[in-house]
Amino acid sequence: MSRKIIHCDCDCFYAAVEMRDDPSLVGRPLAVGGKPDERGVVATCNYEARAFGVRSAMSTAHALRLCPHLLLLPPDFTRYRAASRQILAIYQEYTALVEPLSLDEAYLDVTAVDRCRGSATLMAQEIRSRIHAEVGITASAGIAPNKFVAKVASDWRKPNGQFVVPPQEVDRFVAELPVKKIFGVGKVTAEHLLRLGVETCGDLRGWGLADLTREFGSFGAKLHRLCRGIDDRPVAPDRERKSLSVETTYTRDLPDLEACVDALPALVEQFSRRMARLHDGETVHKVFVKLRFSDFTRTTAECVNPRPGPETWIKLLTEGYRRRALPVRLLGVGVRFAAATAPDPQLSLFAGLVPHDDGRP
Ligand code: DCP
Ligand code: MG
Repeated sequence: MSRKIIHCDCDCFYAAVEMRDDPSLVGRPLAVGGKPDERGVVATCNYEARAFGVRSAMSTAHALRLCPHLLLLPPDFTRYRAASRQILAIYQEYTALVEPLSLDEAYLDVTAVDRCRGSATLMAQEIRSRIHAEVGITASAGIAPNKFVAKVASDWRKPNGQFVVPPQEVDRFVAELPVKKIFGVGKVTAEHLLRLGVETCGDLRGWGLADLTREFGSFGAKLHRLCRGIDDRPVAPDRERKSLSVETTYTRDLPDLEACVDALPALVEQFSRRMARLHDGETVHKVFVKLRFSDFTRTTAECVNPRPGPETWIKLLTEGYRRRALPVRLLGVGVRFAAATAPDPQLSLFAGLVPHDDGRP
């Protein structure tokens, strides 16, 4: 039987919270991000700023060149987290099967829900109206039989819209999609596919499983299924985040250790931004650096360190590099979190004495 999955994604989330809290900002181009003189980047911007070409992850300096009267605000995660929790509580009134992906994005499996006469389309409509009424921002949604298609569909009618892909239309919908829409297909894989003459998921269907496995290793089997709109991943509620990392595949292999060390700061900076955005109070336990060499072998060097500094990353990189000492096609940096342990019963003795609040709403 086919499932009913909703992917909900708030519109220009950080900027929307800022406009809600200061209505004088509405209608003016606005970005949330770091300062231009501190090599800051845009975390997000409202749709007025997007009209000037401003985008997430762009340097703030560049954004200001595109839009000189752009208003720039520093991020305030306390208010973003509060809005995110409120939205999550709305989702949870519909189903326990809610899987948050970030502060502003979640999958809901509503297959067995009988609200709204069992219509996922109406549920998405109602959820979006409630987010607007109760949280004061707008969200868009995609409704489909699986996660992959629901996520793509939630972008289709942004902002403040929704798009349904019923089971019988999945095949046609996915055939038209550029391969870049497949999760895991980054710039390098997309270029690799383009060299093979593949631009859309439909083009990819001409390739057999054996050929895709030869070209892309174990990822080939995933491509073979996803390009046909097949995605059986379940919606996994309260999936505990075990690690957080970023990685880059380089267009040209980094020839030696020195080149890798040079590439490291940009990666660590990208990691720090991701950490600021997604980290929700878990305790960092280990740090790791991951390498994939030109012969596709991979290795990970890691150590226990709750507060990694630049020297830690370089030490791990050097250690990992020396294991093979070949040109490097991919570098990754990240942390693993300590496993959440049951609260110490001793502490409950003091429960009335310490504030529950840990600074977050
Ligand atoms: N974000 C960030 N850096 C990025 C991308 C996003 O800090 N490179 C933050 C800011 C966003 C939030 O995460 O508000 C949610 O990311 P989305 O990709 O969903 O972007 P928005 O919600 O801002 O816009 P959209 O309307 O396109 O969903
Ligand atoms: Mg969003």
